[in-house]
Amino acid sequence: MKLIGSLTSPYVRKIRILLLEKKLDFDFVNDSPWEAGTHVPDFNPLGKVPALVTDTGEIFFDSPVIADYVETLGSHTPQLPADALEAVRVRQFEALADGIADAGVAWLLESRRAADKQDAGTIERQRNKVQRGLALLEKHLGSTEWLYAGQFSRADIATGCCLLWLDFRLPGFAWRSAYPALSVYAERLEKRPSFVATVPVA
Ligand SMILES: N[C@@H](CCC(=O)N[C@@H](CS)C(=O)NCC(=O)O)C(=O)O
Repeated sequence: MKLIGSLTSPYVRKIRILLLEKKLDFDFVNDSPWEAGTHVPDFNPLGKVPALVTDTGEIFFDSPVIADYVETLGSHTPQLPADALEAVRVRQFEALADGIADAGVAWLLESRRAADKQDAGTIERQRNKVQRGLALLEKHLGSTEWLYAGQFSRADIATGCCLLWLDFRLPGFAWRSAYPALSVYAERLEKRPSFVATVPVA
């Protein structure tokens, strides 16, 4: 199978880590949808990464859908509980982490506009989403090791990718001091071989 994505996207990183954790082979095609000449729209009409092409040529996009597809592949270490309701709970964490990243991306894009074109209200609105999301994750994590049921899962992969993307793209946003449990958790996650192997490259 072939994963199309950039080396900086938190959503692409989530899928790369998922595949590495499951020890599944894949080819990585480095293609940024922001670059002229990108082929991403040939795989995803929405022009977003990640997109995944299966061995039979089927295409999946939107990282939660790709992650669900990956979960169907054989008996590799599951990253989603078998029980349907428990799986929904893990996906809820994934939606929260992905949503924080969405708000972070909107914040970043607004802050990259020329100073006289930036809208302070937009930046504040997106930052509030990030902060509320992180506060909820911090509350859920508490003093536990992993977000759901004491076991490493897709919830942790998505959250780790989101937190470490904030470090990478919004370094001035000092989230670590405001959310100490998440900070310790992120330090633990970034030592995992799958995270080490996928550190964002600008
Ligand atoms: N919900 C999507 C979000 C994907 C997404 O926004 N990817 C960004 C890269 S970080 C992208 O491709 N942006 C290009 C664009 O918005 O045109 C997912 O989880 O796959």
